[in-house]
Amino acid sequence: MTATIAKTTCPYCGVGCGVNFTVPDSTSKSGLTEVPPVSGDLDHPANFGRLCVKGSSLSQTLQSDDRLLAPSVNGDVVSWDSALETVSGKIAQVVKDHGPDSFAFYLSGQILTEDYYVANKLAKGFIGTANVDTNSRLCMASAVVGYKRAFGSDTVPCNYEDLELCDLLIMVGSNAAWTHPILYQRIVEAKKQRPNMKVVVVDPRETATCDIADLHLAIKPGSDAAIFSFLLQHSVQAGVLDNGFISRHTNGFKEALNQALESTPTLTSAANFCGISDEDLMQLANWWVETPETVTFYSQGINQSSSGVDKCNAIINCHLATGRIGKEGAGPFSITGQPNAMGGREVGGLANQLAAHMDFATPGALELVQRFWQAPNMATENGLKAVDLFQAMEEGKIKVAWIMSTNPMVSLPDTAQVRRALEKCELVIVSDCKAHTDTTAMADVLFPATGWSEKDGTVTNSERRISRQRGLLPAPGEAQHDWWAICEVAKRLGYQSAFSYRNVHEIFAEHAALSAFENSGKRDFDIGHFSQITKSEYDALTPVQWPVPKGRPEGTKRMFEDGRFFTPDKRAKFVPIVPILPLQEKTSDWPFTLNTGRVRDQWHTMTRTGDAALLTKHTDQPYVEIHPKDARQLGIEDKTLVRITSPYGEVLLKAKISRAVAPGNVFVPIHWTQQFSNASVVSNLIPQVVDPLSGQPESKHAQVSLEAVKNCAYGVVISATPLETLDFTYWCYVPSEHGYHYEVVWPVGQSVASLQSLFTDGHQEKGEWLEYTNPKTQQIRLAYIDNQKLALAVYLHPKPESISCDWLAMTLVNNDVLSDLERMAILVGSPANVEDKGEIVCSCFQIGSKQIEKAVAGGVCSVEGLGAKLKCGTNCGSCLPELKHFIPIITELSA
Ligand SMILES: Nc1nc2c(c(=O)[nH]1)N[C@H]1C(S)=C(S)[C@@H](COP(=O)(O)OP(=O)(O)OC[C@H]3O[C@@H](n4cnc5c(=O)[nH]c(N)nc54)[C@H](O)[C@@H]3O)O[C@H]1N2
Ligand SMILES: Nc1nc2c(c(=O)[nH]1)N[C@H]1C(S)=C(S)[C@@H](COP(=O)(O)OP(=O)(O)OC[C@H]3O[C@@H](n4cnc5c(=O)[nH]c(N)nc54)[C@H](O)[C@@H]3O)O[C@H]1N2
Ligand code: SF4
Ligand SMILES: [Mo]
Repeated sequence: MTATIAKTTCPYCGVGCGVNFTVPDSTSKSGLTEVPPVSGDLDHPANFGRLCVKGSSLSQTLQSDDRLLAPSVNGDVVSWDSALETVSGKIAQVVKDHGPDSFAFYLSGQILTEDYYVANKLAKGFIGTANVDTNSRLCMASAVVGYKRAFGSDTVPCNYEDLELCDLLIMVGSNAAWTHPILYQRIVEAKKQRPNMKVVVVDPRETATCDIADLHLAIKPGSDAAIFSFLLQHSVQAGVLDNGFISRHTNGFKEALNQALESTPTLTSAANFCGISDEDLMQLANWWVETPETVTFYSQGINQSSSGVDKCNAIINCHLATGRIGKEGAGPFSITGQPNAMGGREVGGLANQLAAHMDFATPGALELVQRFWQAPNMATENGLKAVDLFQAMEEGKIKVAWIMSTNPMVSLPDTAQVRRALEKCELVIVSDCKAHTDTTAMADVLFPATGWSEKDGTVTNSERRISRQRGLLPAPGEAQHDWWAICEVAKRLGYQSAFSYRNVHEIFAEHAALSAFENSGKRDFDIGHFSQITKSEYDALTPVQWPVPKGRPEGTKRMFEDGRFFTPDKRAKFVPIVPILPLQEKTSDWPFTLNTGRVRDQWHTMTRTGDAALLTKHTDQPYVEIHPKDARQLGIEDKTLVRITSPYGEVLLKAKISRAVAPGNVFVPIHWTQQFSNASVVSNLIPQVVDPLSGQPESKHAQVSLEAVKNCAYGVVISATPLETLDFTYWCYVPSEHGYHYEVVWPVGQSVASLQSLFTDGHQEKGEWLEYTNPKTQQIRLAYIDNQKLALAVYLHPKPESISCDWLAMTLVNNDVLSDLERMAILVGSPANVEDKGEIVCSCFQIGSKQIEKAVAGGVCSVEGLGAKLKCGTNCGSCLPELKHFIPIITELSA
């Protein structure tokens, strides 16, 4: 087989790493049985050849048994033509009967810029509604509004190099070690080269990112604004204002300063608001004062808040006051989460944007865009933001909703409300690559979409860098590109000429032309250089940072170097900020503050990473992280089942007892859906509380109560075939290389007979049961042997116990007749002659905690030494923070 190597871009986080993809020769495309592993693109300026474990596992996510392969209407597979007719017919009818606002798109920062562009154009210019919102509302909306208030435009000033060049890096509400791993590795490397570089982490939780922190401020949830309010007023006292910059390039400094003095008059007032010590806050303030090269790097701990926009501006205020912007190694840097969150912002794919960084309120913009598009039905004002959109749906105002590349049944707050909204909506269209998601389950029409490696277009990463995702593999089944489906609906609505693109590069060229149309430097987003791009140029496009106006093909590394902003008077604006805490208050009924976020090896709702067994090894089940003091008080033991309740719903999760969270706070990951577990969707608990300016939900803070679920028996089920009934108190499906692995919880008191009938119910019993019970310890261990081979193993204990499941799964596919020793080993639950690795720490090389402990006990005393001995940590580096914890701290005694 010959193969060509093509360059494309990772579809996960906003770092936007370049990926080398080995395309199998077309003559050997035999049902995609083997996709060679991907590697990092040495030439890509985001990653210079490195990939994290999610990126390097990409090829293992391409062969899913659950691809959505054909369009369907009301559960019946139909032709594309028929599905498109159904959709366009219904849109035409509701627009005629109820007006254009009865239709809505709910899009995603994971579709490509070209998909986004045509969706936005169809809705805002042709159907005539601005009800185009996206999951970026849950992600970047506050950062966008923060930038726009300060700069007059949604412009990220910095680039990745600034993170390496700065002398002080303040990481606020970011767990980049897990969420932007390659960027984090670049920071780690820079700090190694320049040990004087300081890193401060602001996060209520102790995270893997704290590993490189010189200072960790474990603040009270939601209290960040007070830190920056204090830094602003302290900058005056300490004499580090850049008065020249303030007077030449900004407005509103005095008002912002007065507010800061009123809100945080003293060090102690600010420290108390944040629940940290005066000394710690003063340490940050001293470094801030000493360090002109400061970058403040912020993410969802800032954005997902009922005052997220104010927090962004509190940060930006400090940078404007000290002139730390538009310079190497300095600036307020909001990092994007999704691979194309930035691209969505560029086309204007949010309900309160128009197009190409123009808003409805931008003078002249409406007429300009209308003229450019030759649009017959321009929307004239802002549409509904995500949460309002789903509320309007429940009220019956939105009658047709087209959801593309997002899973709102999992990711929007208050799942029960989202369910009611989708039930009420007359026609729910879901475009997805997967057949079974919590949202496809609610659809009337399913459109099968091409996914990463099949679809063609551009994405923009966190440093404004536009890169190509390339279509390299054939579309499976009848899957089609998202832009194609949108254009086909548009044509059936009568808009043939405006949507008759023959190739995706034509959409990109039009998008580029609109960005430059009557722009001449007025708008930040200008990629006019590409407005005539040909197919071959598009195919050869190399990564470039916007703006890329005509005559500047090399793009733009850093913004605002000349101190000119995009407000009418070209001056940046200070915004007076009053720090506030999360809106939901602690009460005796809801005494715990719930924080939510990501784990290292899973992506969002697991529709892709959940397919790679390797990626479930780091964290195989959802959990609730809880402080030992709270756990003790509530009688909760490690790994036992906990019920969490809020006024909106409940979930069941296993406890992870840890000092990483403060007493009174708990943390739950966002990833597990009903496809993977019966009751672990954390959005069930989150209220639809949003920031009044950005509409971004306060997904990081909800008030909940916790209780231990008593009288449980804990079990593991390993089966050769999927279980037909999942009649457990709790179950979690753990993807495995072989067979089907479930972690389960039952009520205590199960009998052997009842268990056996649970698993063989309705089947002819041909095989034999092996059985071990211990009445004293209440252990039950059963194995069903069919045709001399293991078909099912069930382990049940009164307390959670660890069972070596990888080995059992291997036994399922072992073709040899089982020996007596193996039968015995199955009942014991551990192999006689295979090393127990413990929990996997290094996913790339599958190195477990017990192997690492053994190496350390054998004398290895550094992370590098572990790498040399076991290879762990030597590929993507994502596990380096965890590896460090295995190395004993040796204090050198000087003579
Ligand atoms: N592995 C992995 N990586 C991802 C993703 C993924 O799903 N998996 N998703 C991508 C996406 S779309 C996004 S948006 C990014 C998100 O990237 P991050 O924002 O880094 O990730 P999160 O875990 O959501 O939240 C970050 C931190 O905010 C903290 N936090 C909570 N409340 C507060 C607060 O009040 N103040 C402060 N200062 N911190 C607080 C949490 O404890 C958490 O550690 O990750 C991207 N990268
Ligand atoms: N409580 C809480 N909630 C949160 C967050 C949090 O931190 N806490 N974070 C929020 C954030 S920042 C984000 S970004 C969201 C993410 O939440 P979602 O966007 O809901 O999560 P995904 O799993 O990424 O959903 C993407 C869907 O698109 C499908 N898909 C993938 N590629 C394509 C494609 O090319 N075309 C089409 N049509 N479909 C495709 C996938 O199979 C999947 O079903 O969650 C938000 N919700
Ligand atoms: S850091 Fe990892 S997930 Fe993010 S783009 Fe790079 S390889 Fe992909
Ligand atoms: Mo996100």
